[in-house]
Amino acid sequence: MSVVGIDVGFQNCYIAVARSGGIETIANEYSDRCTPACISLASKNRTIGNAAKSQIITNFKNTVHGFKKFHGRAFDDQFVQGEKSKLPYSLHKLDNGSAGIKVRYLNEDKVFTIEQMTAMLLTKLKETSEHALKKPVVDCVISVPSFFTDVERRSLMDATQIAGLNCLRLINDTTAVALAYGIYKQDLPNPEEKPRNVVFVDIGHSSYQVSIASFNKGKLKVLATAFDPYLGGRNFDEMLVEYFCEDFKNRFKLNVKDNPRALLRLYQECEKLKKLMSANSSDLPLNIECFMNDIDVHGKMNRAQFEEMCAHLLMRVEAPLKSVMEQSKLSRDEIYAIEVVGGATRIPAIKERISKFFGKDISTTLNADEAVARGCALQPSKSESSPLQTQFLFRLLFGGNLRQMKVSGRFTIQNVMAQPDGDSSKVKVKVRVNMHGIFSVSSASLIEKQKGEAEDVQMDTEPTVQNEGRPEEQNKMQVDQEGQGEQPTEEEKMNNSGSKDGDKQDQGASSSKAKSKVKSVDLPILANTTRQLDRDVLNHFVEYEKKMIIQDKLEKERNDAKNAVEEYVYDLRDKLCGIYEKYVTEDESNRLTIMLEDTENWLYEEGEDQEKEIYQDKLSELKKFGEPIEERYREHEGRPRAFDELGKKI
Ligand code: ATP
Ligand code: K
Ligand code: MG
Repeated sequence: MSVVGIDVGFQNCYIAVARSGGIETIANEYSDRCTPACISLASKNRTIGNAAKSQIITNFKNTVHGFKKFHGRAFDDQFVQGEKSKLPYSLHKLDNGSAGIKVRYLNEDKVFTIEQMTAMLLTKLKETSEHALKKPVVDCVISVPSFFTDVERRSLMDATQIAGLNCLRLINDTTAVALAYGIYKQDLPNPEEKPRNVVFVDIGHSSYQVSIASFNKGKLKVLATAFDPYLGGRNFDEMLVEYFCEDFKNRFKLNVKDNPRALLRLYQECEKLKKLMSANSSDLPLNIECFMNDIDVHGKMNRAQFEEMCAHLLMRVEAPLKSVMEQSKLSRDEIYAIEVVGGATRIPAIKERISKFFGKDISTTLNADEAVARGCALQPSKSESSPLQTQFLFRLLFGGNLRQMKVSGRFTIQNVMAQPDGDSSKVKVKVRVNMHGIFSVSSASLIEKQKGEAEDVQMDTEPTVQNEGRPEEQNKMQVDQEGQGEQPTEEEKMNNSGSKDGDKQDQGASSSKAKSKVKSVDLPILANTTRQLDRDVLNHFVEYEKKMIIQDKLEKERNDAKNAVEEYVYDLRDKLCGIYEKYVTEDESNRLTIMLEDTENWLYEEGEDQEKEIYQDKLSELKKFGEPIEERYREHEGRPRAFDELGKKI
């Protein structure tokens, strides 16, 4: 079975697959390789992707986009609250405290979790893949922003399950890009040579990520990762929107922000303008007809002006670059290339900043939109391996940088007690990060001092969490890690062995250094379940997603049946005064024309919204009259040619 690589972007999603010795990006039913991260809910079905994007303005309250960063976040989270006021749809606080999305679906008010929303998107991407590959798709590798915390990663994993996918691995965006880069490079240094260091920059719609990776033949090591999770193309759109809101207020006396539809239109036009400015430095127009209160608006902007108003955003380009350089301890001349991907890196001023920082031209070897998905598709599957995959099987290892990983889960270590002498106790906690970058506490033990011993327990350098148990807190202690920092170092090994046993790396340290003077007692751990879906809920969502898929399918069939009637009416009407004219009597033609007209009217009135079977019956009824004419036509048209053929033979 094929493994598809999926880039679930904040704005744009891509799917890629390794096949026939190469990597292919899969196009959807619109022959578009990009599927917008957009879902529109309606009274009879949902539409996802391109079709949903075209509903953003017409069905704005129920068309959901820009929700990727709500994964694993509480409704009360500052970021969620900040976004809430800007969204055209409603957010809703769920019982478990997380943010849900409230829409009208099947004529009912309905709240979906973020996991369900992403699952809908994944369902669409799964269907697109299955259509292209002509077989079921279950296994996938999905990219996540490197700054996603373990709770956010778990939430995304839940979404894949709801969509009926089996996520083999979550992989950081920039790691995927590095893989996509390394796989085709034939000239990488040999293993014993000095590695080639490459900087990867990905600036998308919502975020900015950088990493430095070093390459040798068959080996890739991520040396450093940094990010600005809140800088992306959309910040630049926002600046333009702000500017034109002000401009239109002054010149047209319009309060755009009071009108969600107008505001959404302005966003779309500003994004277009932003893209145009990447290619043109002259004055460019922004025109919107019937914008608000029947007023046509127009404005203009040029690149220099745009760069000036975005100066504070452009200033933020440098910090993550500086950070990765510091972490890696490399000098600028040790950097072989700077590869940029992500739509927002097309902004000339951004490219300039990056290039200036490194004192060197930037490279665009990779497909800026597809590199992430293509990197994901390189994850080899167990059951099938293309020549490309067997050449570069790899494993992911997490290095020792865990200390600084951002972990926002809550793990409760129970039964922590003070020492018999009233002194504080030491607790040793083993943590583990799996191949998805998901964090968990695998064991905890209480270090009991043996009688008369005052010696301190030596702690290892690994992420051991030390806590004091006070008598009043007996039996319950919380280890609440909340730290912002870099991600664990990832090491990709591309080698010829199929071994995957490096997947799970225990980061824990046993207390081997503690001498026999202490005794260690295992403690029960209560794992974090906040904002993580429990089994029953998850199963319910899996079933509900299946139901919605069936509902969409039925609705599509119903619509197709209706369209078939409409098409037949137009087609037959055309032919009646065209190619069929010679084969119908005037009387017959008149009768049929009236019938077609009646059907057309019916389609707009009573027949607007009927069951599939009704449309099918209607079509058969029309065909009863149409088909005999068609037959007569075929017979006559076919005959001369048949005679000709015969004539040739004779
Ligand atoms: P994220 O990585 O944050 O999840 P994403 O992967 O969906 O988001 P991309 O598809 O990489 O984002 O980039 C989309 C952004 O790039 C949008 O803001 C879009 O307007 C911007 N963009 C695309 N083309 C251009 C261009 N020619 N000039 C300027 N900006 C562009
Ligand atoms: K993308
Ligand atoms: Mg992206």
